[in-house]
Amino acid sequence: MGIQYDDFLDESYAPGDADLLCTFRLAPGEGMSLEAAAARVASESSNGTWAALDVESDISRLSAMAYDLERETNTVRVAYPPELFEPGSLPQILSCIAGNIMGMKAVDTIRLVDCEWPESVVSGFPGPGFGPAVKSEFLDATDRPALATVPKPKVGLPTSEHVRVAREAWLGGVDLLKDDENLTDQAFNPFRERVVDSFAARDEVQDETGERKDYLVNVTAETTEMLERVDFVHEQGGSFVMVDIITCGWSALQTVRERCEELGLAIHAHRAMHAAFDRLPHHGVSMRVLAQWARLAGVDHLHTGTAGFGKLENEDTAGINEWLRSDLYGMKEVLPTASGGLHPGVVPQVLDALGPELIVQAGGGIHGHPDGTRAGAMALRQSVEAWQEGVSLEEYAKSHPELRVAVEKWGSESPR
Ligand code: RUB
Ligand code: CA
Repeated sequence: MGIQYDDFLDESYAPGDADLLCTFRLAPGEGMSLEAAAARVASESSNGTWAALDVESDISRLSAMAYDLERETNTVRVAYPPELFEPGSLPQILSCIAGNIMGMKAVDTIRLVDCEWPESVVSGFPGPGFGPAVKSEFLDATDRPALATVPKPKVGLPTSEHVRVAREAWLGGVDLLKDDENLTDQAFNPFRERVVDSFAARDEVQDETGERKDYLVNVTAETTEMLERVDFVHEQGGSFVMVDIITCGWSALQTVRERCEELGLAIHAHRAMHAAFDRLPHHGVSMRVLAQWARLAGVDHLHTGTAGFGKLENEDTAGINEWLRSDLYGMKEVLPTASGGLHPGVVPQVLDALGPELIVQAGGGIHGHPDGTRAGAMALRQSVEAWQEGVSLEEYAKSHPELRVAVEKWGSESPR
């Protein structure tokens, strides 16, 4: 049979229930119509090439089809038959739907905006092992957001100082200590020493407070080393590992997910470098789609931004969080993490925008408190309590001095 570009565009095509549907926004290359560009997207991301081909067998059932063109917005929908995909392989799927097409001359820019996942593809993936259930299974945060903190400065603290800050934060009311994305195993704060000493302090604080505490340990590394670190966290009594999912890569994440299944650990996904894919609005892969891949791969928590109330640019945090909690053929939900420039004065605005089913993470907004880390952690917890009780921060601060000091220092402004 002959295959050429025209075969990949059919505006009357009705996609099947089992098709993976991808929405792209694109700017056609010079001299290229939207139709011609759309056909090339479907072709290059499935089984076509630039030259017309003669193939003996009929492989048309493996072709993607561009079927829905919105000319005002240059939006194109493409349907992919599920047989095109290897079950359970994110790298293989990504090499189709976000592969060569990102760099082809037929488009000046192209953005993968959204995907609709059929059961046939979803069922190949494990999804989260726990999701929001971590708040009751591993922590005592059932009816409120879980609170996390990164010791700051993000790298440079010696282990003893890191652990001292951790202890203070836990004592002040934070549930989760968290490593920062670029703290792994450096000479100033070696991985194993940090993990051993932090969990020793954790055990003491749990006894003292009667509240369960845990640690999102950054195991990010080359894959085999990462698995050893996962095992070590488990041996030391941790329930969570943190992975920089974008810099590690999707196949490494899938490998870690398997090990975490065996060990009963939850995965906290940090998204450092996501903005290389999603920051330019006309090109790359949206954060919404990155979040979908993360859920399929099986992260339990994912950073999705602060709905604009923090220090970083955010794409549609509320919409992404809603997707992470939406029904996906029974796959567990992901617990979103709001982080990046948060402090007690902005927390009520974040919770108004996103609701309480969250991890709220503050680094500078705790350790920068004028009275130190413990007071900073208390102020963060008080800010959440005020929101839960429907009381303004100003009102609540009258009887909560740590909150008062924080609000006097930072007001309710988003930092930059
Ligand atoms: C938090 C921090 C995190 C960012 C990542 O520190 O630096 O790495 O939240 O961003 P602080 P995102 O609380 O002092 O700002 O969560 O948007 O991926
Ligand atoms: Ca950070």
